[in-house]
Amino acid sequence: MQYTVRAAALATGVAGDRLRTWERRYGVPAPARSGTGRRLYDEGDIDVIRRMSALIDSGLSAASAAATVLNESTQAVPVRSTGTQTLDLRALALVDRVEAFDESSLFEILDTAERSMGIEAAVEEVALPALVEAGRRWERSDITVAGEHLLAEVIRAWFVALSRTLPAALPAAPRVLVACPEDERHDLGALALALLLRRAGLRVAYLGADVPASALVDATRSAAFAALCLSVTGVASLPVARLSLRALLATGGGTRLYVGGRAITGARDGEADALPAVRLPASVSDAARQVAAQLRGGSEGGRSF
Ligand code: B12
Repeated sequence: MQYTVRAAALATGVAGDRLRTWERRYGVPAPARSGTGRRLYDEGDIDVIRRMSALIDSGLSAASAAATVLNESTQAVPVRSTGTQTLDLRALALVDRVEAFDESSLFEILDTAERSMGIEAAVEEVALPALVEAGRRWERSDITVAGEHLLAEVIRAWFVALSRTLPAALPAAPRVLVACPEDERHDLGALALALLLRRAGLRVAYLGADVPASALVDATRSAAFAALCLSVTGVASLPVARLSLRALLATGGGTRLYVGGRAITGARDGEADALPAVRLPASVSDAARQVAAQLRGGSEGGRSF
């Protein structure tokens, strides 16, 4: 059964204005929308509203009640459809809450997700999809540039903070360089991969966005990197990525070359051809597993130079 705001208010005893405020501030509940944009609550949303209401009655602040409900919803109602895609509720909550400009509540959602789902799932199902959803909303002018930037910076800070909680890699672990080619400023997918490679026990050096080919060559010459993962998001970065990989190949070292990111996995036929590197899958955790297994096993995974 589906409920309009009015019907949901009648069913739960929580006023419609309050439901909209909770949704705007905390992303709880996060009802589906009709084709004309009207909120449509389902039975799961009604349960969530009743639970929020009970927690507030028991003395919790609305923010704590929302965090509790989001945490509990890990098992109960993990995904919500947003038209073309299903999104984890916590990913939606991140984007819904971003324009309250309250960093601590955003970190709280991410931390709660990590505690309940583990690092890989929190990265892959919550943090990265939230960025994609923010981009979608930005295109529809449903989110401000400030909101989108805040989300990107919170997620960056969270990835970095999580990296620091991991045990140090063993000195003998294979070393991996992660970078984006020159002029590629989208680096959060690369940073996520760096985090998961560290978690897989590899020794990672993260160079971030916009790294010239000559700098990649210098870095691989000066240290014994077993692999380089180049991350390419914008299709416009593909020619530069190709030149960088060829420059690395021409130096004849022993570093395996991998390439991944939206421009690689979403490329139309032919667009990402002639890249002298192994293509990584779209999933950052699958990609991290693949690189770690190939470096540990010594199998012919990445192209060597
Ligand atoms: C945030 C953002 C920015 C920020 C980047 C902040 C940062 N430090 O990363 C800023 C404001 C700098 C920016 C700038 C631009 N952006 Co921008 N941006 C985005 C946005 C909203 C989110 C990007 C993001 O981090 N997504 C999360 C990632 C990780 O998701 P994903 O890319 O889908 O990747 C998936 C997988 O491929 C995998 N993955 C990602 N990276 C990697 C890497 C490896 C190695 C592996 C294995 C896997 C992997 O993880 C994801 C989940 O599966 C996207 C919208 C979107 N839909 O993503 C546009 C988007 C990427 N941007 C776009 C564009 C066009 C630009 C600009 C050219 C805009 C402009 N006119 O100035 C500039 C380019 C600047 C440059 N020279 O690079 C386009 C790219 C289109 C295209 N096909 O090339 C997008 C798709 C928006 C759009 N729909 O048009 N952008």
